Amino acid sequence: MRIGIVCYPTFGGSGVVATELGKELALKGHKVHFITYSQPARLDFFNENLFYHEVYIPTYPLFQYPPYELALASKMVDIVQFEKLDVLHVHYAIPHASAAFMAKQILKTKGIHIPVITTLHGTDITLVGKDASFEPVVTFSINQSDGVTAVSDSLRAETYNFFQIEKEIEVIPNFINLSKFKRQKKDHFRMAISPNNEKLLVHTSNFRSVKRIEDVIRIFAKVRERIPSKLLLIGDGPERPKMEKLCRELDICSDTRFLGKMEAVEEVLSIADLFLMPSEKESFGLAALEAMACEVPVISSNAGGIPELNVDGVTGFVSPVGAVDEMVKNALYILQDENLSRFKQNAFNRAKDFDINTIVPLYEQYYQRIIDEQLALL
Ligand code: GMT
Repeated sequence: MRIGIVCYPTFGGSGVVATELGKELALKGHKVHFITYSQPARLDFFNENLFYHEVYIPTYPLFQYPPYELALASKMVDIVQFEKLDVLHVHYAIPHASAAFMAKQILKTKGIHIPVITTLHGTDITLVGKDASFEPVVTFSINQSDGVTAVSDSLRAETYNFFQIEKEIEVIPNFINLSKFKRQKKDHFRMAISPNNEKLLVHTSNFRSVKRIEDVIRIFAKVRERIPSKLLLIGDGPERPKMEKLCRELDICSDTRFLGKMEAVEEVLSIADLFLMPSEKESFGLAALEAMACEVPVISSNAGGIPELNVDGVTGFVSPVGAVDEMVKNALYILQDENLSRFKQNAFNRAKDFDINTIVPLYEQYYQRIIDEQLALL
């Protein structure tokens, strides 16, 4: 198959899923063309089946807001036509689904019929997409996609609840490459970070308010009062300065490290004992899946699709959003030596349900189904 993938190239979850999917499809022999405004962060190798097309956005003094969507649609037209793509798969509805709709209409005038599949990832539905500034376009472009997938049952349900959707939405969950995300022996690293065998708590995110990092820090501060422990925070974003200030106020800086954006997250996860994800909204929770693959149990909120991943009382615990005291109690329970290894093993076993080798074939089958349906309509 010749597949076009449109995504955000950043470290965000949708870009990571899109890039890992494209890489795996290329390894399986498909020709994969990434169309993005810069090279995807996780696109760390190239082979004969992988191509990257940068969207160039011309500037002009008149443009206070350069029209990215138009440049993207034009690039899609060019690549679909020249590379004879079989399907266009766009990740995150805004603005990729509407740009794909426009490209599809232009291609139709040239006698080319390109099936478009939109994958909904989370905040494109639960936060940004609901905003009245975008809602009509999001609804329209989802309905105009030939195929639509969502990353959890919860996101599928929320899409139907909030938007007037006439399309069938297929659920294909996030996945994990277990040969990359696995617990590595990192004794020296662990010794350097926790010389007195303190327990290690980890959080990874883009530091946006929806992640409730304040809860992460307050949970840690209370756990630390009871068990010698350290907190490692991976990622960066708008909330970071406030969170650094909070650590100073709580006087926990000596046991807290802000590591910033990292490529080899699995190395830090390999020395972790507990992962914290108290998010306000979370359609799936890819960062928690990465932790679980590295044998790290999860203390999370019950937002969105997280309970579909983190099995309460088995792989960790799930609590209502904002229930900091309950999360502290559950964290202390998991961190007891007699419980920790059981939770670690359960987390790893659950991660195996989302093995890349199981989930990527679901995308391949879905592509074929949508291509066949569209061919039958011609
Ligand atoms: O909003 C974010 O945190 C980033 C966002 C994205 O689309 O880049 O992540 C979403 O997509 C991931 C991959 O499908 C999911 O695992 C995350 O749960 C989801 N984030 C939210 O729903 C907040």
